[in-house]
Amino acid sequence: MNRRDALLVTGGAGFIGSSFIRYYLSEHPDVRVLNLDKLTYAGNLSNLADVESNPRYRFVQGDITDRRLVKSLFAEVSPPGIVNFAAESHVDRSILDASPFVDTNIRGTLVLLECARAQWAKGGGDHRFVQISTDEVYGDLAEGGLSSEDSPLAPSSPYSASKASADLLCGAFFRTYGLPAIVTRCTNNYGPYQFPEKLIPLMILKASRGEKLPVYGDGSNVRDWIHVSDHCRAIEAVLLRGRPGTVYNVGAGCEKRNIEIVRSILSYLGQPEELVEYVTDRPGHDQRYALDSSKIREELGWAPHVTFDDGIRQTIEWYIDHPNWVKECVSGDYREYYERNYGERCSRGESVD
Ligand code: NAD
Ligand code: TDX
Repeated sequence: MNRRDALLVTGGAGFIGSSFIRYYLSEHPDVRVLNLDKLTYAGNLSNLADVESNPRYRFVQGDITDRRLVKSLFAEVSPPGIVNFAAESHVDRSILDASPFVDTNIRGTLVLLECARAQWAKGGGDHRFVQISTDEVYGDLAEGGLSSEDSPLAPSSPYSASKASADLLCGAFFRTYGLPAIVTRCTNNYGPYQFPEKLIPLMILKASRGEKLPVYGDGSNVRDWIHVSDHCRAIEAVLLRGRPGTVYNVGAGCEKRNIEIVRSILSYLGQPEELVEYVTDRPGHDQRYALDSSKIREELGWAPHVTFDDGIRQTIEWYIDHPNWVKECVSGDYREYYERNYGERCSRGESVD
């Protein structure tokens, strides 16, 4: 893809999308970025405050399921590249209500694919549709193994089922219509601007206030962690040099048990381990994810740069230094969701230790 072109980014006001837009604008001084985001509870324009006055950046508030809007943006901008971050992204919310996950993650991706196909059929060169997916589509793994791009899809939650469906649509559009779609499947991201419903920011905020830290089950579940900046560099590599019709796993090979993460946050903040509260497990909770990401390393020369020790320290410091950003998030819809999720979890939760 020609880097001097326009890029349509969807879901760019969320955690990873905003990090990607900041990075991409700074690395590619000729690219224009159009960010289409619905601004759900997880979208926040202050994530992009430092680029809002950049003349190469434009924001449109809207829904990727709104076919008329997406079609008109394609006609107006004719972007040769799309990176689709827009999604409902939280597993626990998908367990409470799967419908928005099906609407945005499946139907929204379909609308983007169809509009890209219609626009790109008019000609105009080298196109790329990058679908940002997740390691969760492979389901959980026994100790020792790694999921490769060829591993079977076995999603466990409504969230991961909706992401796997979108991946399959991308593959079908490539095979059937030749649409140059590429899917990336990344491990758990952490870093600044992550909405504080996810493990790391939630635990940082609770630990910093001396509140109980709700660890699901016995805390032995394993996630493979990557700093968001490394994920953004991987997406850039795939957008510019990836092979259409293929999948790239993205991981830093950094497996940790949840309880290890929680303990490292408590230790950094000088808080006692007694703040850990083991609560009722997530239904269908995947035990372990871990990726083989040799394909992107060998084919595209990508490698992670941030070590977990550096990344987690910087992330803890960022949350402590940004109380106003946190205050904006932790209100309204979040409070309602939080009370519903943890109210149920903690009232059912017998201690498991
Ligand atoms: P996020 O929840 O922080 O952000 C999602 C963004 O999408 C928000 O800005 C929201 O307003 C927007 N959005 C939601 N529905 C929309 C719609 N219908 N139309 C337009 N915009 C909409 O999510 P995130 O953590 O930044 O994840 C981004 C993508 O990366 C998702 O597709 C997710 O599945 C994937 N992913 C996330 C992780 C992770 O660890 N966070 C790991 C691998 C893959
Ligand atoms: O309060 C909590 N207590 C707890 O023990 C929360 C919020 C989570 N957990 C556990 C559940 C998981 O094993 O921590 C682990 C991580 O949980 P989340 O932060 O909710 O992430 P996860 O379910 O692994 O999914 C994340 O990574 C893959 C993102 O939310 C997805 O969008 C991404 O695809």
